[in-house]
Amino acid sequence: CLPGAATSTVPNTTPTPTPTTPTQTQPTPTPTQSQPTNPGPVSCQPLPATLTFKANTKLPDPFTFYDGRKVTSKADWECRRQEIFELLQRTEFGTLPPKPSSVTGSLSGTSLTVNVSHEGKSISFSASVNIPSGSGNVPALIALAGSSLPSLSGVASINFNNDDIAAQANTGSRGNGKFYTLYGRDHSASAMTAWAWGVSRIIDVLETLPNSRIDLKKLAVTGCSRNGKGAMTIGAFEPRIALTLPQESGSGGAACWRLSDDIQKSGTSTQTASQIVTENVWFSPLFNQYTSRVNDLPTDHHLFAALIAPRALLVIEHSGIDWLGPKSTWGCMVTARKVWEALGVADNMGVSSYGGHNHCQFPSSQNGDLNAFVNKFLKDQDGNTTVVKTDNSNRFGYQESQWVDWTTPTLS
Ligand code: MCU
Repeated sequence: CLPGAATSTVPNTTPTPTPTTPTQTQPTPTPTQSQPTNPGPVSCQPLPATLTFKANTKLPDPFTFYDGRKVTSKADWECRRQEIFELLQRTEFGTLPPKPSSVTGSLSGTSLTVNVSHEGKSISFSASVNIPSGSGNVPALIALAGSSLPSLSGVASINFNNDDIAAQANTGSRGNGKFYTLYGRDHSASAMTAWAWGVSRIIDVLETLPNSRIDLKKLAVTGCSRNGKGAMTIGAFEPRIALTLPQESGSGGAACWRLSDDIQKSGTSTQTASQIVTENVWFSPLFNQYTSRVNDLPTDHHLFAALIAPRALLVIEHSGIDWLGPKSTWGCMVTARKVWEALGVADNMGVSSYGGHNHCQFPSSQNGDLNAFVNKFLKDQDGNTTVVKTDNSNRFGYQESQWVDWTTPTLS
């Protein structure tokens, strides 16, 4: 498609009304839920109930609102962030429910129990917590199905069994898992959205346990591969996460749909939107209508990652596994970084893409980048987090002019 060549009209298929009816449940979290660290302006222009998308072969401009207004200030970015969050829920991820009426729990030994009730239904799940011995508060790394990073000294670990909340065996997993016990099998939330909801409930419970020794201002999240896609979703959807460390998330995570389609078209087999929805339930059924026409999407994954800004993100990718789309993850993430740049905090976001190792076997070549981010954002120590690095000598041949037709402002 040529830019502007086609339009499509999209009803708001989320089961909740538009933000013009404040007495009813909102499709997206309220501003205080989505940005407790940056309250921003009190009101943002809501998206219309029915959206019209214009095809765009480039990566959509982070700094232009849906209605054409420009983002010129940090306060504008907070509104644009909320808008992108809603666009992503309506097209790819399904609705992230707000905090339910009852969330309780306890920590007994290494077992954290979370009990949640919603409209007469209840679930319980647990996470295993390991806190380094000693006294005083410590940062914590939440890991989806265990961490594939080197162990981080002085950092507690919280192991989240994400498959228990939303299963991800194959496309038959749709609606399976405790999230769907609570909200119904037909809920629009994808597995990844459900995992983000689950981690938010773990943090809700930790907030009720001031003596746990976990510093809630110093939470990180990680996961590799499919769970790296999940880690990125959690960082994007839950602002109480200070540092997001997705590892080799590839397509559906750090890759952009448009770039991955382009790689596939040029003859290299890679994971695309059309393929990913035939493999698993990481995305909402709402996404199916777009996978063969990703140029119609008003977003791409540079904007998904940018939901994390200005918080810290280190994208750990593999430069040599075609299926992950290394050129796509590179181009997509260096484009995402422009949002941090606009906010004056470019060094809060890093991209590190190295090969020469098996999938999810963290190589020592990325140790320095990881330690810099962990030291700076979890331990308040010095760290050189200017990280835009790869071992690919021509940076994958990525040409920015092919993908970016907008400029990066300095937001006041
Ligand atoms: C990179 O993550 C996925 C990938 O998207 C899938 O196509 C493949 O089947 O599995 C990868 C993975 O999770 O490997 C552990």
